[in-house]
Amino acid sequence: MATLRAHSLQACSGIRRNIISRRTCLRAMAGRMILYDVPVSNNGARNRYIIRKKGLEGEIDIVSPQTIGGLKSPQYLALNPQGKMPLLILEDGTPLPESEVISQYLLDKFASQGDSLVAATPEARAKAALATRIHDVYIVPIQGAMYRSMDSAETRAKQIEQIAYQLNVLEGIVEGPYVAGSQVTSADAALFPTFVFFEFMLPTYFGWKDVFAGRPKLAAWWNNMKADPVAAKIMEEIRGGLNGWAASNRWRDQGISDHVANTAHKWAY
Ligand SMILES: N[C@@H](CCC(=O)N[C@@H](CS)C(=O)NCC(=O)O)C(=O)O
Repeated sequence: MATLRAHSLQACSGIRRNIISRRTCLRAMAGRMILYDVPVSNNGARNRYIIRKKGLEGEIDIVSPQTIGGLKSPQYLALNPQGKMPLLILEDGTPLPESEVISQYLLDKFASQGDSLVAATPEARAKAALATRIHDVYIVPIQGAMYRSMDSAETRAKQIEQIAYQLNVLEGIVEGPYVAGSQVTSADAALFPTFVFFEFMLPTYFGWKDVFAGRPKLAAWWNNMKADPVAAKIMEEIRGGLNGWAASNRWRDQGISDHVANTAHKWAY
C-alpha cells in the first residue's frame, strides 16, 4: 500500500490543466476522502447509502471519474487498474477500489458514527455476508445483460434466465423485514441499488410482469427499503440515470430491443 499514495499523487500531477480535477486532488492531499462514482452506478450506490446513513457527507466528497479523464484514463487506471467505479481515495491518498471492500472499510472506520449497519449476531452477520456474496459473485458479473451490447441473443437470454434464478436464491435468503433480520445492514445497501435496475429494466425491456411476483419476502423487503428516505434518494439518483439512458434510446442502440424481439428465446420470468 505504500506506493499507492505515490500513484494517486502521480495521477494528480498528470491533470494540472483541469481545474476541477486539480481541486479534487488538492482535497485528497489535504486529507479528505474522495469517492469516485456517478449517480447511476449501482455498485457505488451501496457506498453512497452507507455514507449518508452514517452522516459522512462532511468527510467524503463524491466526484465523477470524468474529473480525472474517465474510468479508462491513465490517471484513473493508476488508481484502480480495473478501470471501474466506485473507488475511494483515503485521507493519505491510498486508493481503495471494490464497492464491498469500501463498504466494510467505512463500517469499520466509522463504527461509532451514525447507524452501525452491522447485524447484532454472528448468524445475522453471516446472512448479510451471504446475500452480499450471492449478489457480487452471481449477479453483478451478468447485470450488463439488462443494458449492454452483447454478441448474441442466446448469451443474453441465458444471463437473463440466470438473473431470474438468482432472484429465487435471494428470496430463500432474505429474512425480513431487512435482508439479515430486524436491522438494516450493508447487505441491504448492496442489494437495493441493483433491485432499482431490476425493477426498471426487466418489465420495461424484457416483458416481465412483476419482478416480485412469487417472491413475497423480496417484495416485503423492497417496500420496507423504499420507505427509508436514504434508500429513496438512492433510487431517485439511479432512476435519473436510467431515464437518461432511456431518453437516448440506449436499449435500441445497444441491440437489446432486437434481441428481445427474437421469440426463439425466453425473456420474461
Ligand atoms: N466488483 C466491482 C464492480 C464494479 C463495477 O462493475 N462498476 C461499474 C459501475 S456500477 C463500472 O465501473 N462499469 C464501467 C466499466 O466496467 O467500464 C465493485 O463491486 O466495485
